[in-house]
Amino acid sequence: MTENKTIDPAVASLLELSKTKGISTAFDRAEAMKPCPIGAKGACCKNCAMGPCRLVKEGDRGICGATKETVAARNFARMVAAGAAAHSDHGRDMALTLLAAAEGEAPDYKIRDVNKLLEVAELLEVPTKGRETMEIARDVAEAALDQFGQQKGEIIYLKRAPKKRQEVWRRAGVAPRGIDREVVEIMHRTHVGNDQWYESILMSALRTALSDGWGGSMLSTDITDILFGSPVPLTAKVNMGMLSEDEVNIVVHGHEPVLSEMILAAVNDPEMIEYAKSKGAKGINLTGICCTANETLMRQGVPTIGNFLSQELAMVTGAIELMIVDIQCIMQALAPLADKFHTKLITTSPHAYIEGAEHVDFDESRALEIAKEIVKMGIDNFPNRKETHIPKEINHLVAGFSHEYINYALGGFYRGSFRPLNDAVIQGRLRGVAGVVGCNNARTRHDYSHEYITRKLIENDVLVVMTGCGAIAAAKYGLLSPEAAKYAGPGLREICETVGIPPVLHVGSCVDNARILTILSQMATEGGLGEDIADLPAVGFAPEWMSEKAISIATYFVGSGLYTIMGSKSPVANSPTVERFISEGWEERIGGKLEFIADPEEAVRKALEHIDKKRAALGLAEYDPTRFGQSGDWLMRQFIEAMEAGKPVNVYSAKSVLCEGNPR
Ligand code: BF8
Repeated sequence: MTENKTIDPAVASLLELSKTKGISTAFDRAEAMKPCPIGAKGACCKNCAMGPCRLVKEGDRGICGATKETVAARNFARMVAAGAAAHSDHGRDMALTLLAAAEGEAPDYKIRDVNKLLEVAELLEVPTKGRETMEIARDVAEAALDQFGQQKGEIIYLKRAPKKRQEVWRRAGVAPRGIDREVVEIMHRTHVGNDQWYESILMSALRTALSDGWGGSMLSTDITDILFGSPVPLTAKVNMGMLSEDEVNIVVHGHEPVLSEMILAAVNDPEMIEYAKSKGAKGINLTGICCTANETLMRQGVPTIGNFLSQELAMVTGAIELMIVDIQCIMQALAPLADKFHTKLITTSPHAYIEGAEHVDFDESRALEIAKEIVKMGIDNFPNRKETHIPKEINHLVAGFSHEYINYALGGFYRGSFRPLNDAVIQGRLRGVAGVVGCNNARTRHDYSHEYITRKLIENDVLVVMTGCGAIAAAKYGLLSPEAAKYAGPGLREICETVGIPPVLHVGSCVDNARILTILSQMATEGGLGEDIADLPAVGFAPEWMSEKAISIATYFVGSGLYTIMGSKSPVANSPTVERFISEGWEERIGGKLEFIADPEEAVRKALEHIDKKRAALGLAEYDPTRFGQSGDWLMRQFIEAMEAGKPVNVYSAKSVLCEGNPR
């Protein structure tokens, strides 16, 4: 019955194997442990020691008098705060690494994208003229760090948003002042006896989420690009088949490229490779899981072996010598599981220790040296490898679509702009755009909703951008390859063929959802599609979400003006009033709305309705799937085939085919 749990054949086969070995994974634990029905819908308040209070009946109040609305809103706001804190602390670490590199304290890190540094310097109002790169880098890092501790005013990146959006934020009182300040304020606001009006709690949650999207996450993405290079498209491979039978398998898992980039450098060191050979291996094979995999995939094409729910199963292959983790989305179950195999589990971050794992403190001043020490531990472990079960599944993809590259792809260096994208939407060749992001959730069928929603959207001529575990899911089913254009609607297919892009663009890790904000912002300011992100025929999805980070992302998507649909269950279902407020109430005040829709079919239907509504509001032509698709490569293929077959090629007969429609 593993097919009910996942659509990934590699994961299914490893689940079968786990069963025969008596190993329990998150899939089994989710089956054995039913979710607490009170906590699941936001009905439980444990913010003080008089509780926990369960507000289950109509009119129930907590010991302090808190209503269902207040409790549901508080719980939701705290999820936003935790998610924003996680992303933003990651962003802070990136800024600290940039500072250390600029001050010569982290000599293994370089500035790989000077143009991006200059662009970010301008945004952060750091002078650049006549200054050394490292001087600018130091000031950029300090200006970025100031954004975390800023107490008054507005975080500086808000100016990247369309003017109209900035005005909406100011009018609604949700323009974030400082990144840390907003997170702290939610924790204060939701303390017992403090803010007791669900509306003000939830507006405050919006402000905190915006400090993540347009603050911590956006800074993180920009600084990562500065240090490790802005992504450009590259080909890569995905799924468990990328584990090697005869090389040392080292897996990076977590989120911060500061670690994984050094591990990548270490595994490519000729001395390390020789050392691996001396232990009987043919070499060293580096692969990744979760978002750190996305980081190295986007920039260097390092293979990804799976997303969040694959982490335990990767170990079950018995082929991993060393799994090295840093922060976020790392299951505690990995430590006891590693004990059952020869795998070494290494933690590296001062933010994330796991009992039972070996901890190696990752000190940036000796980054490469430490990375080599860790890799050596993996190599030394190779002779301990026993029986392996590596599934054969491998899929191809193209990753690496930064917003800078999308700009370039659409117009070249000479006239790079979002104009062609906007024109495609205006003409109806593209019905709209969507961001499909987020996790896996052991309570829903692994990868199913990601695959279904993404496929349906492109079928309907909606260009999709993806990040995080969602992007890994789509890659596993071939949706991130240019060949996937054949699944796209006629208009989108034409664009893919003309520009040479897949219909689904991988724009990075979860933190890189900020890239989606920048893309939408550029579309809204390019002209022809209104003046605000809320005017665009665009939607956001997190179909299999599970983390607090996903809640923060969805909330900043909404705060930026997007209709956002989350799958799975609503964490505020205990209060229909709160459910209505985050949908209709937020839409009225801020232009975006949040809904929880578990059924992917319904989610797609509502998203397309929304896109069509936005098109109509912009006065654009009604979407017509039969209008386009008569140009593109099929015509050229027809000519080539005809010539190869020695048939006469008649341009007029081709034209008559054109008039009758695309014969594909
Ligand atoms: O940050 S998508 S399961 S790995 S939280 Fe985690 Fe969710 Fe995956 Fe990346 Ni994002």
